[in-house]
Amino acid sequence: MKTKPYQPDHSALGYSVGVTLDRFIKMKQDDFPFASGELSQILRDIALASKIVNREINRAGLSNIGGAFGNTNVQGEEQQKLDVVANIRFSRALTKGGEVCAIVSEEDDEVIDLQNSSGKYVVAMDPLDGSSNIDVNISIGTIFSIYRRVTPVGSPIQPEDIMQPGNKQVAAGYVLYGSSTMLVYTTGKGVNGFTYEQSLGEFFLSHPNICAPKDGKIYSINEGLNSQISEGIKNYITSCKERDFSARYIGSLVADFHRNLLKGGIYIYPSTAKAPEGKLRLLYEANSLAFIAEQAGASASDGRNRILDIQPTSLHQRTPLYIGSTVMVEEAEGHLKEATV
Ligand code: P6P
Repeated sequence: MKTKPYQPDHSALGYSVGVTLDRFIKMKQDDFPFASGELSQILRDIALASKIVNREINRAGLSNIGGAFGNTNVQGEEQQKLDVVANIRFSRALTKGGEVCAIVSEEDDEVIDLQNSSGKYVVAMDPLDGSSNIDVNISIGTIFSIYRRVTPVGSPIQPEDIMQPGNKQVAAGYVLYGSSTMLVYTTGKGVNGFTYEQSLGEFFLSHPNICAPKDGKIYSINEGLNSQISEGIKNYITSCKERDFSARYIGSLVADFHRNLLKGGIYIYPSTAKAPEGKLRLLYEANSLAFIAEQAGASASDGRNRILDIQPTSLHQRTPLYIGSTVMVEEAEGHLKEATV
């Protein structure tokens, strides 16, 4: 039979649609020796849920899905309707995907046991962070961490499956619902970003191998907290101003983190008089973004200790967070240390 090699002339196309998230996950699956497709399935589950949540966010202003839900979550924060909807969407997708045995969510007081005797993975997530910005059309995000359970598969979930330090994460990522919707994740082999093409319903690789600038000139902190924060951090903020750095604070962690990751910068939510442990949660905000940060060549600490080395002691525990360009994080830590000696 006469054949010829596949060497098409693509010039007629003018452009290539690029690598879809699905194809990328499959291409990189071999990076993950013991995943055998399980971890890939969880990433697909998260991507699917994010597409649905993206659609609901985009329609919030036109439907009755905006606004407050009328409850407060375990954090004592007023739940937005989209908080609840996003929590349901991600939990359902992970349940149906069949690879997860337990979920820790900002929106659920307790660990959700999926009663899945074959599930090898635990997912910790903030289904929708920054939800107070929904009604004013400011970028918001989903944050997630993925761990392997440490007790035998099929046995009852134990605290040690949940209370794992961030350095045990097998994957982490975030979805940024912004001017475009992006999914950024790592499995410990670098950081890659995908942009959602609404018309095709696909995420396409748009930011391969994200590397954070070692230094930067953007600082993100709520300066309204100045009366409650340490002299050391006040001194650091002053030093940023003296060097004409730019203050950029959206009030949405994922958006501030993503900008600083790409352009160089630092996000700080410090210990305050009202919140000595800080505001952000270790398991499903700080750990997830710290894994991404370090994989992109940046840093994340609580002001003294590497975030990923903190041993969790409670499900929704909070931590101060200094995250971004390594030089800036080290400078901020230096100012903090000076003020305490
Ligand atoms: P504040 C949103 O509630 C959030 O968790 C982060 O996304 C954001 O960076 C921070 O809190 C904003 O907190 O106290 O500055 O309003």
